[in-house]
Amino acid sequence: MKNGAEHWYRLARNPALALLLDYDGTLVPTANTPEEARPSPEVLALLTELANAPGVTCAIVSGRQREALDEMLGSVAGLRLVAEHGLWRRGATSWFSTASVDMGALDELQTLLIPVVDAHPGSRIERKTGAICVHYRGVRRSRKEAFVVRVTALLEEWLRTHPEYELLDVIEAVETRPRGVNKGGAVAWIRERAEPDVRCIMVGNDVTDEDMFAAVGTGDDGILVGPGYRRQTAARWHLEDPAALHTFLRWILAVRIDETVQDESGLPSPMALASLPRQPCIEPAPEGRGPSLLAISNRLPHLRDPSCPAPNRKQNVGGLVSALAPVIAERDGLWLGWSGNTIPGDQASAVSRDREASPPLAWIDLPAVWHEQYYNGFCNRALWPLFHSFPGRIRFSDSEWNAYAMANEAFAEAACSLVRPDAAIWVHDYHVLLVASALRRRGHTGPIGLFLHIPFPGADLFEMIPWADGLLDALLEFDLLGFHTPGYVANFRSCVARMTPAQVSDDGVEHRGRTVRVAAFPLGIIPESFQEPADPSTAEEIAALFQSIGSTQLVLGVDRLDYTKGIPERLLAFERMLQLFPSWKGRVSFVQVSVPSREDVPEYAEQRQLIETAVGRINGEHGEAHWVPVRYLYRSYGRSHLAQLYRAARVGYITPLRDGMNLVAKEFVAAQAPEDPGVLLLSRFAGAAVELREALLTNPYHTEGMARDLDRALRMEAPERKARHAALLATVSRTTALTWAADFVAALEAVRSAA
Ligand code: GDG
Repeated sequence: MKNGAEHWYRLARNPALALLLDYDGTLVPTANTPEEARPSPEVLALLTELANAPGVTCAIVSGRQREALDEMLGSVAGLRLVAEHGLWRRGATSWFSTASVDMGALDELQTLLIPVVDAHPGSRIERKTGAICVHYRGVRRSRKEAFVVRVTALLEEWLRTHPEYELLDVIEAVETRPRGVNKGGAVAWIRERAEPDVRCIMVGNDVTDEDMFAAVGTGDDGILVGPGYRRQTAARWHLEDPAALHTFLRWILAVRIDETVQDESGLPSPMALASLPRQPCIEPAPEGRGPSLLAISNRLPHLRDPSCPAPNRKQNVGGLVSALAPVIAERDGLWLGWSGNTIPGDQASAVSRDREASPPLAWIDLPAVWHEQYYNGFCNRALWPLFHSFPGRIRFSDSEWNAYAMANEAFAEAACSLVRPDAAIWVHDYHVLLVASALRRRGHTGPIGLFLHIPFPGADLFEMIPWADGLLDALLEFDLLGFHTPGYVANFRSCVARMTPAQVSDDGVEHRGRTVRVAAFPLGIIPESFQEPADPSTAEEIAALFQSIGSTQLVLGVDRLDYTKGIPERLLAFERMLQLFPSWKGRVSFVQVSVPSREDVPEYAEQRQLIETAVGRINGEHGEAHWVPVRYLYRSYGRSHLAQLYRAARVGYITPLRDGMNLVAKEFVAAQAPEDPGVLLLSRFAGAAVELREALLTNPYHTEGMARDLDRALRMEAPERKARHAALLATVSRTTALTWAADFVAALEAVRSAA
């Protein structure tokens, strides 16, 4: 016998055998609506035979409700049923529950969810007795990501006060269910009722079935049905689809009943997962059309779920994602990046793919050692400080440069397996500057563009890179190089002029008989997303913050915690303002939101320490019983929270020492009430300062100057505030994230036409 058939033959003939079968996507194919996913008469007949075969216990273990299981499967005598992932079990005759549920709490949650679901056609709430499942299969692709983020944020907020529940990310749905109630309990239940030497076979297709797979005992085994096996799974075996499962189950019956069936005899046994290729969902080299646009970035637009090796579907929403998702979708494209997971060894994983995600995703895992050397190392300790003009913070190392090159090769390798050689490829940011040359070496002929999200430094700085020539040469393998501002374009051109024999022309660089187009594409935001009415689910928390601020004027800073953002300098200037203009004492509150970032890079931990010390000092020296000068929030907020904070602020205090663009500045402008807007106090070293000329521009290196500018911003009268804001809003509304993406893709496609 081969391919595990012997294993299955022995298991199938064990005197006591329990079959625990998930329903949707496992026993029957998933349908558009649950009502359409019904068992065929053949399936009912098969289940009847199994449930009544000697020594066999057969159970359906489902997330569905009791009524649905009763209605579809209740007629199968002897079949055990488990509903709502284990909250309900039906033994020989009647149902009983395994946990008590606070219906009032679920009612309250449902009330919170209704307005969000109502605003998103195609989504729906499935109220179970002990859980609430929000389905979003039908939501329009372009809105799906934002919807998932919003719902997840709302649920997570609710869970903070309801720890007895947990969140579950299921296929095209997210479910809140009682903590600890899961399909694993069903395995114990079935085992207790069977003979002591029972062997269990668990079969399922989605993450909720992992609890069953994890409950395997010695001699038991789990089978995953369908394409979900690209995620980490405790199942060891795989079957293609429900039809293959039916065949397998019939084979088990035959083996148990008919003594003459002694091997696989033409009947398929499951494939060992370990024997399957690592990139199961991929067509190796697209023969037909294939995706016509591939985006590549280090990070994918999805947050990492540490329990799952694949990026999950909770989206990291920002203007960039919202802008790219539609252009990718329109072109039937794909987004490739690092999964966020590391693996042992010194090779990147094969590429995996999730076509259902929006936008569709592909990813690779990187070796842990590369992550340290490539990402924390060359990217964040060499390129990041250098491109942001912090030469004192740079650290170069040969091994980190090598790891950077290898990671870039791995992305190129993955890209080649995903798209045809003539597809357009849009590469993002400083992590993947070598990808175009790696792609060209592999024979890619389609247009390749790079958009750099951070500044491009002047030649004096760029020349400090020991591998500057090679890096520049690799950059010239792109067809289109996009930067946020004309200043960065000029810096790039001056580096090329100084360090290479290439000819710099009006709109690009002539190099090795090709023209590399170099231009500014200032990234914007989606202004409307900061102008929506406040989300009621966020109002309470924000209200508490506003209450603590009282009637003082709000000065607001929002940044990732990064030394480029100039947070300590901002605090110093705020303190200086209190000293120079003491009448502001008790009348102004500075709220600084710092989103945790790169916490495993030591410089970032130091920066945090520095900020916390400064906040403590200012509050200690200047605070009074009823007034806390600085509120420092080391956390992230949802978009709706941010919009409310922006709107309430009298001054947007956004003073990076250097920043590629700075989208927070644009978001602040978009969120203001035009009839009584706040003032944008913006560093002249943010890329955004090029467009946002009507902001109050300041120099964050000059403490007293910035203190005076802050005082001026706080004193600014309504007519001036309104005039400045109107001009700023016009700018922010004209060049958005959507126009940016469309312009860049059009320029990339123009490269192809020109060729
Ligand atoms: C890089 C470049 C360039 C902030 N706090 C929270 C939160 N945010 C969102 C903001 C904004 C984004 O993060 C930050 O974007 P920035 O542009 O300000 O800065 P970087 O993260 O450094 O971005 C920068 C950008 O790339 C784009 O090219 O502008 O120069 O450094 O959208 O709203 N989002 C959530 N919670 C928060 O607490 N969800």
